[in-house]
Formats: sequence, C-alpha cells, structure tokens
Amino acid sequence: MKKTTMQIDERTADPVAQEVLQKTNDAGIETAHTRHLEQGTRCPFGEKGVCCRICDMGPCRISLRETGAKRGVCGATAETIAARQLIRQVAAGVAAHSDHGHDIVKTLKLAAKGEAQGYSIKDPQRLLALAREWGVKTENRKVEELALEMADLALGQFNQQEGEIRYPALRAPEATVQNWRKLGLIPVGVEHEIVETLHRTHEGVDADYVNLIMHGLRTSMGDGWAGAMLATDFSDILFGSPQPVRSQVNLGVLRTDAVNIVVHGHEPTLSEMVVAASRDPELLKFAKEKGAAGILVGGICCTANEILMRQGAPVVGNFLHQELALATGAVDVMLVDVQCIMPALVEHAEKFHTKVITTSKKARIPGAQHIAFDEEHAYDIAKQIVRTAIENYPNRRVVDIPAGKTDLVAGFTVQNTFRHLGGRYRATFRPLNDGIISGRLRGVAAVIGCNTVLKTQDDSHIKMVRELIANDVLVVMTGCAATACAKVGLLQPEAAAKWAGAGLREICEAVGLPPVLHLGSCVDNSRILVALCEMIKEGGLGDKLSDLPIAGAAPEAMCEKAIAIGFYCVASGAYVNYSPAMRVLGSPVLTKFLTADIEQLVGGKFNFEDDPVKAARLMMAHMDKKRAALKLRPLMYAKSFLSEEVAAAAADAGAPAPTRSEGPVSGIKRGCGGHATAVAGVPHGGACADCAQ
Ligand code: NFS
Repeated sequence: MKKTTMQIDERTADPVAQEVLQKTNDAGIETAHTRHLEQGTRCPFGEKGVCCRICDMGPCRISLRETGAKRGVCGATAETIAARQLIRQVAAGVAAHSDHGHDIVKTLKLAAKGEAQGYSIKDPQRLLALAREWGVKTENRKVEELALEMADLALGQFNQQEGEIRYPALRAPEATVQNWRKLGLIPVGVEHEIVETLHRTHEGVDADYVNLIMHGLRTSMGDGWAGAMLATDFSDILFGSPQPVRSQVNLGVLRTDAVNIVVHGHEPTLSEMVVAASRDPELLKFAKEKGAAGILVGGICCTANEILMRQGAPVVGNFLHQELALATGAVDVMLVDVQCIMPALVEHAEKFHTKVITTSKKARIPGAQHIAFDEEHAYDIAKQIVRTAIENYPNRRVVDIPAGKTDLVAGFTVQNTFRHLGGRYRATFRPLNDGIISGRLRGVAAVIGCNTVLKTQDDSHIKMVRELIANDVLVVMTGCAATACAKVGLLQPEAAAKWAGAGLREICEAVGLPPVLHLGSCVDNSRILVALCEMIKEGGLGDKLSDLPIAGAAPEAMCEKAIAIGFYCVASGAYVNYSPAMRVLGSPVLTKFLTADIEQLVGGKFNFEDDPVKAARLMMAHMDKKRAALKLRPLMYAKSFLSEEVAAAAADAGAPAPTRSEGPVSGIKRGCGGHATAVAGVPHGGACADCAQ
C-alpha cells in the first residue's frame, strides 16, 4: 500500500468526500482516484475514438497528425471508425436501461399472478391510466387481470419485429412524430435496433457515418421512448408513484448505532424488499440482540434514487462515493445488483469488515458473496440479506463516519409536480408555460448523469446548475447529478431564495418548490420527455419538441447509458452539452455532424463544452434562440444571452466545431489535451509520448 500524490480538492468538490479520501489516501488505500492517476496519460487514439478493434486484422489507428495512416486495413476512415464505436456504446446503454425495464415488467407480471413474494400492485390508478392510454379495455376487469395483459403488451415492446414502438405516437407531439417517421427514427422494437446496431457495425457492413449515427439515434429512441419509459411507468405501478419526500444525503447519513445496509446499483426490485425487511419486527429484535439500535438502508447510485423517491430512504452518495462509503468502516453489507458497480469494491471491502453481496446472475464479482435473487422468494431473500448484515454488525473495526449530511426534497414526477405548480385542484402545465411565455422563466434545463474521475467530483454539476437557476432556468435532475446538487442544498425549497434569479424565485416561493427538481433515477429521464410533451400540449410554446426553450446536459458523463440518453434527447430535439466529450474528436467530420449538421434533421444537437459555466451559458443561448423564434416576451429579470457579453459564447453554440474550455478541466489533465487542438488544425506542443508517433 502506498500513498498516491494527489490534490484532494481537485479530485472531489464535496468536503465530506475530501475528508474520507484524504484518510484513505494517507493510509495508502486504493480508490478509483488512485487507479485513475496510476493509469497516467490515456491512449490518444482511444480517447479520440480513432482506434478500431472490430476485426482481428487490427487494432488499426488513424493518425491524428497530417501525415500517417488515414484509413484502417479495410479502408475504414476516422469517421467510420468513430461512428461505429459510438453507436455500439449507444446500443450498450440502451440495452442496460431496457434490460432493467424488462425485469420490472416481468416482476409486475409475476406479482399479478401472485408469484412474486412480497410485491403487490401499489398504484392501480396509474395502471388504469396507462391501460386507457394504450387502448386496453379496463371496464369490469380485476387489477391483476389488467396488469397481466399490460405486462404482456409491454414485454412485446422489447422484441417486436414490425411496426413501431408504442409510446412515441401516443405521447409526443404530432409534428415531432411526423419528423421521426420521415427520418425513420421510430424503432421497430427495442432489441431489433440493438441487434441491427451490432450487425451494422460488424466488420465490412455500414461505413457511412451519417447512416450509422441515424441508426444510433433510432436505437437510442428504444431507450427513452420504450425501455426507460416502461421502467418508470411499471415501477410506479408496482412500487407506487413517488410523492415529494424529505430525506438526507451524504456519508453522514450512516449511523454508528445502527446496522447499515447500503444498496448499490439500479433495479428497485430487491432494494424495495430490503427496505421492507429492515422494518420487520423480528429482524429489528435480532438487531437489538446484536447491540444495534436499528437498521438503516441507504443507497448509492441510481438504486439510491429509486428508494429515495418512493421510500424517502437516505442517499449515501453518488458513483464516486461507493468506495468512500466502505472506508467509513460502518457499512455492514453492501448489496449490489447491476450497473455502475466497481469490481474493486470486493478487494476494497476486505480492508474493512464490509460484506459485498452480489445478487444478479448478470453481475457477479470474484470474491463477493453471491445470494441469487429471484422474485418468487424476494422477501425471504431480502430477510436473509438483512440478517447477514445484522450478524456482521459486531465485526466492525474502526468506525469513522464523517459528520456531513444535507437535507433534500425529492419525489417529483410529471403527475405530482404540475399539480404543485397548478395548485392541488388545478393540475396543469399552464403555470409553467405561462412562466416561460411571460419571461419570468427563461426555460427548463435537464442536468443528468454520472460522476467521472476525469473531472472534479460534483464540481461541474453544481457550477452548471447554480448558473442556470441564477438566470431563471428551472432545472430538473436525475441520477448522480441530482445527488451532487442535493449535497450542497440545491434540492431544498430554501435554495430558491439563496441562489435563484428573481423570476424563478417568485415561482418557487409561490408554490413552495425547490428551484431544482429531483425526478429520480436515470431511467426516470423518461419523465422529462413526458413533461416536455405536456408543455407542447398545453400550448403557446410551439408544436414540436425542438421548438421548446429547453436544453440538456451531462456535465460529468462517464458511462454508455449517458451516451444513450444524450442520443435520445438529441433525437427528441434537445440541445445537449455532453462532457467530457464523446470519443469522436479524432474525426472532425463526425464531430461537426454531431455538433452542427444533425440539428437540420432532428432539431437537436450536441455540444462538448467542458467548462460548466460556459456550457450553461451556451444552453441558455440556445433557449434564447428558441424564445426568439417563438416570439416570446423579453425576459422579465434575467439578461438575454443572445445580446450580452456572452454573445461570443452564443455564437459558439451555432458554430460548426465543438467548443472546448481552455486548459485542463478543473485542474485535471485528461490524456493528451493537445490532440483536441491538433485535430482542429492548431499545432500543439506534443506533450505525450504518442504525439511523437
Ligand atoms: Ni446514470 Fe451514469 Fe450510474 Fe445512475 Fe450514476 S453513473 S448515466 S446516474 S448511477 S446510471
């Protein structure tokens, strides 16, 4: 074990994480941060997306300099190679969300048949509403019978082989649907498009980068408008629709006097049962016998958001907190299912007393205890896991829980948020639309996604969101991004008075909402799509999704799911700032297509600005452009970013090349930063070994 030289405040902006990271580093305990530094400078070909490993004649690399190889062995160009790799990433992200959605639907089916122990249909009204939307007969039918039919119809969405997935035509504005049909962007079925992505990107098939990216957009639609949307709707039916709820966030929620179970991963099926088992009188009694005052179930990553939204369970942290949580010495069991789980956890846990338990047949980690989860015995399995944690409680060694934790409000949905805005008896989007039309609000931004070691943890999320709300943009959030902002109090109603611009503050204070609304986990980004559709339906803001003064961002993106989300948002007409940039910068042609030309087709486009404040201003410049096109009134309080000192930044928003902040991001060097300028034709110093190729 050796201490790694690192600047702790460059690794994470969270003072609570800084405290723990300082201690782990002083003790020579490895974390994602030390492993990142150990990796050193990344391969510039991989980083810029121009290394092809698809066939075994390679790997082939496209030179980033004027001279050198411009084609792979088969003749594939930089744009073909980067586009193929990118849409494979999209397909992987879509698969992850959709497999999650698929499992939720299957659980509902088992629950309807009475074969899923401990589950029941908690929101039959939501089921009825969905059945009516899908044109399924609801009169004189038992809830279970209806649930069975709906589950079968939903399962069909995954492997449908002809026609169109169901939600776009049902929920999206007509003009948007027509454009999608014209471009052929509505998926036949979720799996159909994933399979086709793998085929198209096989050696020697699709070599046209535009054709590849258009299929990437089509594939991603199977996430936002099918897999993730089904996951959200069916989770709400099965586990109950969220309601605004108060809770707390950060490592300080862990308790010295209680058994701490941290659920980590994504699917709410098991975590919901573990929360239920933690309240079981028999297990509470057992915990007391072992000397604990109670049982705490907290979450990491998107599972945290699932049980926060529906149960008010505390959030232990976001992605980069997973190892830090164990380092408190207070986690008796870390229970993991699928996605965003570092395999390093098992070795890391050995330094403390924590038992890491894997539960999914799809995600095992060598050295972890495996307790296979199945819905038929869910409650018994949850009880077994809780019992394991209680038994492990007396084995704690040094316990050192930092004090930091913050209050938050979460639990917003399309259904309940707008009841808030419109008043209890006037559940309508009218007040939101009127707020935008009158110029009190500039627009709405969705800030979502991960943490990444390539940027200072939480820093970009917080800076971007503060800039947006200070300029009268209502912000909706999900995932690790929401957790980041919750930690600094942005998810409290009081945050409006502290940080929001005058227009947003007026609205928040009138209805008691925070300026930043937590809509749930990453699959719940589908709630954002539905909210946008409702804004168009309400009237006054155009007739297609791309008319809306809205923008999206993933300022600390890391995983393929984030790429899939970015793709379906752009396909749905949104301006999306994605940072760090997708692995495409080695192809200026593909980069230009994604950041400029694509807008002519779908109305949305990407930008790859790394600086969060500059990115926020570019997002607002885009909103202002949309406001001008809709001929909306001037902003009541905030300045327009079309004409003020950020006009230059606004111009960048429409420029053909991606904008990038100068210098390293938050003090962290990302591979050879010089290559980005090199591909744009600007000579650079050749700071890494590969530049001397
Ligand atoms: Ni979503 Fe990435 Fe993971 Fe959730 Fe967090 S890292 S894109 S936010 S937990 S999926």
